[in-house]
Amino acid sequence: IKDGWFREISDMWPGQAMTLKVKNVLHHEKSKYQDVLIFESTDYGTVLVLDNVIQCTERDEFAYQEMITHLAMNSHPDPKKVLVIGGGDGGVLREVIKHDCVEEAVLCDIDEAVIRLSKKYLPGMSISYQHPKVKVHVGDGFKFLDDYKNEFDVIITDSSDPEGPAESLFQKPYFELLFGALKEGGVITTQAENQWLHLPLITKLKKDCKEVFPTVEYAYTTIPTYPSGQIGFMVCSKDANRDVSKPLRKWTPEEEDKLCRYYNAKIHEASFVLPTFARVALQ
Ligand code: AAT
Repeated sequence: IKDGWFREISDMWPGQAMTLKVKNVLHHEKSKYQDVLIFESTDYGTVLVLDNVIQCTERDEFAYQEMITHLAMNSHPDPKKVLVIGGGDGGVLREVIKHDCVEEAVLCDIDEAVIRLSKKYLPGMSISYQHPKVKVHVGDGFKFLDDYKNEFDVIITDSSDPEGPAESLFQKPYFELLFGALKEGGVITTQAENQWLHLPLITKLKKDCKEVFPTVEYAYTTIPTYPSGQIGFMVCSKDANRDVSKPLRKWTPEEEDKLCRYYNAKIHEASFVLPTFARVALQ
Protein backbone atom coordinates (compact mmCIF):
# COMPACT_ATOMS: atom_id res chain seq x y z
CA ILE A 1 0.00 0.00 0.00
CA LYS A 2 1.41 3.36 -1.09
CA ASP A 3 -0.20 6.80 -0.79
CA GLY A 4 -3.51 5.20 0.21
CA TRP A 5 -3.71 2.88 -2.81
CA PHE A 6 -3.20 -0.91 -2.93
CA ARG A 7 -1.28 -1.93 -6.06
CA GLU A 8 -1.34 -5.53 -7.32
CA ILE A 9 2.12 -5.66 -8.84
CA SER A 10 3.36 -9.12 -9.89
CA ASP A 11 5.47 -10.68 -12.62
CA MET A 12 2.49 -12.93 -13.38
CA TRP A 13 1.01 -9.82 -15.14
CA PRO A 14 4.07 -7.78 -16.14
CA GLY A 15 3.69 -4.07 -16.82
CA GLN A 16 0.17 -3.72 -15.51
CA ALA A 17 -1.46 -3.63 -12.08
CA MET A 18 -4.93 -3.32 -10.59
CA THR A 19 -5.10 -0.47 -8.09
CA LEU A 20 -7.73 -0.06 -5.38
CA LYS A 21 -8.14 2.91 -3.07
CA VAL A 22 -7.81 1.92 0.60
CA LYS A 23 -10.17 3.30 3.21
CA ASN A 24 -8.90 1.30 6.14
CA VAL A 25 -6.59 -1.67 6.76
CA LEU A 26 -8.56 -4.20 8.80
CA HIS A 27 -5.95 -6.93 9.30
CA HIS A 28 -2.46 -7.94 8.21
CA GLU A 29 -0.55 -11.08 9.21
CA LYS A 30 1.91 -13.65 7.94
CA SER A 31 0.20 -17.03 8.16
CA LYS A 32 2.07 -20.31 7.93
CA TYR A 33 1.69 -20.23 4.11
CA GLN A 34 1.17 -16.67 2.92
CA ASP A 35 0.93 -12.96 3.64
CA VAL A 36 -2.72 -12.20 4.45
CA LEU A 37 -4.06 -8.65 4.07
CA ILE A 38 -7.65 -7.54 4.54
CA PHE A 39 -8.64 -3.96 3.84
CA GLU A 40 -11.76 -1.90 3.35
CA SER A 41 -11.69 -0.22 -0.05
CA THR A 42 -13.49 2.98 -0.98
CA ASP A 43 -15.59 1.41 -3.76
CA TYR A 44 -15.21 -2.38 -3.77
CA GLY A 45 -16.12 -3.26 -0.18
CA THR A 46 -13.82 -5.47 1.89
CA VAL A 47 -10.91 -7.00 -0.02
CA LEU A 48 -8.93 -10.19 0.73
CA VAL A 49 -5.32 -10.23 -0.53
CA LEU A 50 -2.90 -13.17 -0.33
CA ASP A 51 0.80 -12.65 -1.16
CA ASN A 52 -0.12 -9.29 -2.71
CA VAL A 53 -2.70 -10.87 -5.07
CA ILE A 54 -6.39 -9.92 -4.82
CA GLN A 55 -8.46 -13.03 -3.99
CA CYS A 56 -11.87 -11.42 -3.72
CA THR A 57 -13.71 -8.16 -3.16
CA GLU A 58 -17.24 -7.91 -1.80
CA ARG A 59 -18.41 -5.97 -4.85
CA ASP A 60 -17.58 -8.43 -7.62
CA GLU A 61 -16.84 -11.82 -6.00
CA PHE A 62 -20.16 -13.27 -7.15
CA ALA A 63 -19.07 -13.11 -10.82
CA TYR A 64 -16.34 -15.63 -10.03
CA GLN A 65 -17.86 -17.74 -7.24
CA GLU A 66 -21.17 -18.28 -9.07
CA MET A 67 -19.53 -19.21 -12.38
CA ILE A 68 -16.84 -21.58 -11.05
CA THR A 69 -19.56 -23.35 -9.05
CA HIS A 70 -22.62 -23.51 -11.29
CA LEU A 71 -20.74 -24.37 -14.50
CA ALA A 72 -19.82 -27.65 -12.81
CA MET A 73 -22.94 -28.16 -10.68
CA ASN A 74 -25.35 -27.64 -13.59
CA SER A 75 -23.29 -29.96 -15.82
CA HIS A 76 -24.02 -32.86 -13.46
CA PRO A 77 -27.44 -34.57 -13.40
CA ASP A 78 -27.66 -34.98 -9.60
CA PRO A 79 -24.65 -33.80 -7.54
CA LYS A 80 -24.95 -35.11 -3.98
CA LYS A 81 -21.41 -35.04 -2.67
CA VAL A 82 -19.31 -32.00 -3.53
CA LEU A 83 -15.70 -31.07 -2.68
CA VAL A 84 -14.17 -27.59 -2.79
CA ILE A 85 -10.37 -27.34 -2.81
CA GLY A 86 -9.20 -23.86 -1.71
CA GLY A 87 -12.03 -21.34 -1.48
CA GLY A 88 -11.33 -20.55 2.19
CA ASP A 89 -13.48 -17.41 2.11
CA GLY A 90 -16.55 -19.69 1.83
CA GLY A 91 -18.04 -18.07 -1.28
CA VAL A 92 -17.99 -21.21 -3.42
CA LEU A 93 -19.58 -23.22 -0.60
CA ARG A 94 -22.33 -20.59 -0.43
CA GLU A 95 -23.04 -21.30 -4.11
CA VAL A 96 -22.82 -25.11 -3.77
CA ILE A 97 -25.52 -25.25 -1.10
CA LYS A 98 -27.94 -23.34 -3.33
CA HIS A 99 -28.49 -26.75 -4.97
CA ASP A 100 -31.03 -28.67 -2.88
CA CYS A 101 -29.78 -32.03 -4.21
CA VAL A 102 -26.47 -31.59 -2.36
CA GLU A 103 -26.20 -33.81 0.71
CA GLU A 104 -22.65 -32.98 1.74
CA ALA A 105 -20.25 -30.15 0.82
CA VAL A 106 -16.65 -30.56 1.98
CA LEU A 107 -14.05 -27.77 1.84
CA CYS A 108 -10.29 -28.27 2.04
CA ASP A 109 -8.19 -25.09 2.26
CA ILE A 110 -4.52 -25.11 3.16
CA ASP A 111 -4.64 -21.99 5.32
CA GLU A 112 -6.66 -21.75 8.53
CA ALA A 113 -5.98 -18.00 8.58
CA VAL A 114 -8.06 -17.46 5.43
CA ILE A 115 -11.00 -19.35 6.98
CA ARG A 116 -10.66 -17.64 10.38
CA LEU A 117 -10.36 -14.11 8.95
CA SER A 118 -13.12 -14.59 6.36
CA LYS A 119 -15.47 -15.59 9.19
CA LYS A 120 -14.62 -12.29 10.86
CA TYR A 121 -14.37 -9.87 7.92
CA LEU A 122 -16.29 -11.42 4.99
CA PRO A 123 -19.66 -12.51 6.45
CA GLY A 124 -21.43 -12.51 3.07
CA MET A 125 -19.16 -15.35 1.92
CA SER A 126 -18.37 -17.19 5.14
CA ILE A 127 -22.05 -17.46 6.10
CA SER A 128 -21.93 -20.87 4.37
CA TYR A 129 -19.76 -22.30 7.19
CA GLN A 130 -22.85 -22.34 9.42
CA HIS A 131 -24.77 -24.64 7.05
CA PRO A 132 -25.40 -28.18 8.39
CA LYS A 133 -24.34 -29.84 5.11
CA VAL A 134 -20.84 -28.27 5.24
CA LYS A 135 -17.66 -29.95 6.53
CA VAL A 136 -14.27 -28.22 6.72
CA HIS A 137 -10.78 -29.69 6.55
CA VAL A 138 -7.61 -27.62 6.87
CA GLY A 139 -4.82 -29.07 4.75
CA ASP A 140 -3.17 -29.26 1.35
CA GLY A 141 -5.67 -30.06 -1.39
CA PHE A 142 -3.25 -32.32 -3.24
CA LYS A 143 -2.61 -34.49 -0.16
CA PHE A 144 -6.30 -34.49 0.81
CA LEU A 145 -7.41 -35.83 -2.59
CA ASP A 146 -4.98 -38.72 -2.42
CA ASP A 147 -7.15 -40.31 0.33
CA TYR A 148 -10.36 -40.37 -1.74
CA LYS A 149 -11.31 -42.70 -4.57
CA ASN A 150 -14.67 -42.71 -6.35
CA GLU A 151 -16.17 -40.40 -3.76
CA PHE A 152 -17.40 -37.06 -5.18
CA ASP A 153 -19.89 -36.02 -7.88
CA VAL A 154 -18.39 -32.54 -8.33
CA ILE A 155 -14.99 -31.12 -7.31
CA ILE A 156 -14.34 -27.37 -7.57
CA THR A 157 -10.76 -26.12 -7.29
CA ASP A 158 -10.95 -22.48 -6.21
CA SER A 159 -7.23 -21.99 -5.89
CA SER A 160 -4.85 -19.08 -5.86
CA ASP A 161 -2.37 -18.57 -8.71
CA PRO A 162 0.41 -21.10 -9.43
CA GLU A 163 3.12 -19.05 -7.68
CA GLY A 164 2.91 -20.12 -4.01
CA PRO A 165 1.08 -22.92 -2.16
CA ALA A 166 -1.22 -23.66 -5.11
CA GLU A 167 1.56 -24.59 -7.56
CA SER A 168 0.82 -28.34 -7.48
CA LEU A 169 -2.87 -27.69 -8.24
CA PHE A 170 -1.98 -26.69 -11.81
CA GLN A 171 -0.10 -29.86 -12.73
CA LYS A 172 -1.06 -33.14 -14.36
CA PRO A 173 -0.69 -35.36 -11.23
CA TYR A 174 -3.35 -33.19 -9.58
CA PHE A 175 -5.78 -33.82 -12.45
CA GLU A 176 -5.11 -37.55 -12.12
CA LEU A 177 -6.06 -37.32 -8.43
CA LEU A 178 -9.20 -35.37 -9.30
CA PHE A 179 -10.18 -38.01 -11.85
CA GLY A 180 -9.70 -40.78 -9.29
CA ALA A 181 -11.65 -38.99 -6.56
CA LEU A 182 -14.68 -38.46 -8.83
CA LYS A 183 -17.54 -40.90 -9.18
CA GLU A 184 -18.69 -42.13 -12.57
CA GLY A 185 -20.05 -39.15 -14.56
CA GLY A 186 -18.37 -36.67 -12.22
CA VAL A 187 -17.51 -33.08 -13.16
CA ILE A 188 -14.73 -30.69 -12.09
CA THR A 189 -14.00 -27.01 -12.52
CA THR A 190 -10.68 -25.38 -11.70
CA GLN A 191 -9.48 -21.79 -11.66
CA ALA A 192 -7.69 -21.55 -15.02
CA GLU A 193 -6.30 -18.03 -15.33
CA ASN A 194 -6.70 -15.30 -17.93
CA GLN A 195 -6.69 -15.66 -21.73
CA TRP A 196 -5.03 -12.24 -22.25
CA LEU A 197 -2.16 -13.00 -19.90
CA HIS A 198 -1.65 -16.74 -19.59
CA LEU A 199 -2.49 -18.40 -22.92
CA PRO A 200 0.61 -20.68 -22.90
CA LEU A 201 -0.22 -21.80 -19.35
CA ILE A 202 -3.87 -22.41 -20.27
CA THR A 203 -2.86 -24.33 -23.40
CA LYS A 204 -0.61 -26.60 -21.31
CA LEU A 205 -3.33 -26.98 -18.66
CA LYS A 206 -5.87 -28.00 -21.28
CA LYS A 207 -3.46 -30.51 -22.83
CA ASP A 208 -2.74 -32.06 -19.41
CA CYS A 209 -6.46 -32.26 -18.64
CA LYS A 210 -7.17 -33.83 -22.03
CA GLU A 211 -4.70 -36.62 -21.23
CA VAL A 212 -6.72 -37.40 -18.09
CA PHE A 213 -10.37 -36.48 -18.81
CA PRO A 214 -12.34 -37.34 -21.99
CA THR A 215 -14.26 -34.04 -21.84
CA VAL A 216 -12.35 -30.76 -21.33
CA GLU A 217 -13.53 -27.21 -22.08
CA TYR A 218 -12.34 -23.69 -21.17
CA ALA A 219 -14.86 -21.04 -20.12
CA TYR A 220 -14.46 -17.58 -18.64
CA THR A 221 -16.17 -14.88 -16.65
CA THR A 222 -15.71 -11.12 -16.42
CA ILE A 223 -14.58 -9.65 -13.10
CA PRO A 224 -13.12 -6.15 -12.65
CA THR A 225 -10.67 -6.94 -9.83
CA TYR A 226 -8.89 -9.97 -11.33
CA PRO A 227 -5.97 -9.27 -13.69
CA SER A 228 -7.18 -8.03 -17.10
CA GLY A 229 -10.78 -8.16 -15.91
CA GLN A 230 -11.49 -11.79 -16.68
CA ILE A 231 -10.71 -15.23 -15.30
CA GLY A 232 -11.16 -18.67 -16.82
CA PHE A 233 -12.11 -22.15 -15.73
CA MET A 234 -11.26 -25.60 -16.96
CA VAL A 235 -14.45 -27.65 -16.91
CA CYS A 236 -13.91 -31.42 -17.27
CA SER A 237 -16.09 -34.51 -17.05
CA LYS A 238 -15.40 -38.21 -16.63
CA ASP A 239 -18.23 -38.80 -19.11
CA ALA A 240 -17.05 -38.65 -22.74
CA ASN A 241 -20.54 -37.79 -23.98
CA ARG A 242 -21.22 -34.89 -21.61
CA ASP A 243 -21.44 -31.47 -23.27
CA VAL A 244 -20.50 -29.25 -20.34
CA SER A 245 -21.12 -26.11 -22.41
CA LYS A 246 -24.90 -26.75 -22.17
CA PRO A 247 -26.49 -26.79 -18.72
CA LEU A 248 -27.93 -30.23 -17.99
CA ARG A 249 -30.07 -28.79 -15.21
CA LYS A 250 -31.62 -25.32 -15.29
CA TRP A 251 -33.35 -23.10 -12.80
CA THR A 252 -36.47 -21.26 -14.03
CA PRO A 253 -35.80 -17.61 -15.03
CA GLU A 254 -37.57 -16.50 -11.82
CA GLU A 255 -35.38 -18.82 -9.71
CA GLU A 256 -32.28 -17.60 -11.55
CA ASP A 257 -33.06 -13.98 -10.71
CA LYS A 258 -33.56 -14.86 -7.06
CA LEU A 259 -30.59 -17.21 -6.65
CA CYS A 260 -27.85 -15.60 -8.73
CA ARG A 261 -26.56 -12.19 -9.72
CA TYR A 262 -24.25 -13.29 -12.57
CA TYR A 263 -24.92 -16.90 -13.59
CA ASN A 264 -27.85 -17.86 -15.79
CA ALA A 265 -28.42 -20.60 -18.37
CA LYS A 266 -27.57 -18.32 -21.30
CA ILE A 267 -24.32 -17.09 -19.79
CA HIS A 268 -23.42 -20.73 -19.03
CA GLU A 269 -23.40 -21.41 -22.78
CA ALA A 270 -21.88 -18.03 -23.67
CA SER A 271 -18.95 -18.47 -21.30
CA PHE A 272 -17.53 -21.26 -23.50
CA VAL A 273 -17.56 -19.09 -26.65
CA LEU A 274 -14.00 -17.80 -27.01
CA PRO A 275 -12.50 -14.98 -29.07
CA THR A 276 -10.69 -16.32 -32.13
CA PHE A 277 -7.13 -15.86 -30.79
CA ALA A 278 -7.91 -17.95 -27.72
CA ARG A 279 -10.03 -20.55 -29.50
CA VAL A 280 -7.28 -21.17 -32.05
CA ALA A 281 -4.57 -21.43 -29.38
CA LEU A 282 -6.64 -23.87 -27.33
CA GLN A 283 -7.78 -26.08 -30.22
N1 AAT B 1 -12.71 -17.44 -3.70
C1 AAT B 1 -11.50 -16.70 -3.57
C2 AAT B 1 -10.57 -16.95 -4.61
C3 AAT B 1 -9.40 -17.57 -4.51
S1 AAT B 1 -8.97 -18.15 -3.00
C4 AAT B 1 -7.72 -19.30 -3.16
C5 AAT B 1 -7.58 -20.17 -1.89
O1 AAT B 1 -6.74 -21.28 -2.22
C6 AAT B 1 -6.92 -19.50 -0.68
O2 AAT B 1 -7.83 -19.51 0.40
C7 AAT B 1 -5.68 -20.36 -0.39
O3 AAT B 1 -5.41 -20.50 0.99
C8 AAT B 1 -6.07 -21.68 -1.04
N2 AAT B 1 -4.97 -22.58 -1.41
C9 AAT B 1 -3.79 -22.28 -1.99
N3 AAT B 1 -3.04 -23.38 -2.16
C10 AAT B 1 -3.77 -24.43 -1.70
C11 AAT B 1 -3.54 -25.84 -1.60
N4 AAT B 1 -2.39 -26.39 -2.03
N5 AAT B 1 -4.52 -26.60 -1.05
C12 AAT B 1 -5.69 -26.07 -0.62
N6 AAT B 1 -5.95 -24.74 -0.69
C13 AAT B 1 -5.01 -23.93 -1.22
C14 AAT B 1 -8.58 -17.65 -5.76
C15 AAT B 1 -8.22 -16.31 -6.31
C16 AAT B 1 -7.61 -16.34 -7.68
C17 AAT B 1 -6.75 -15.12 -7.95
C18 AAT B 1 -6.57 -14.83 -9.39
N7 AAT B 1 -5.52 -13.87 -9.66
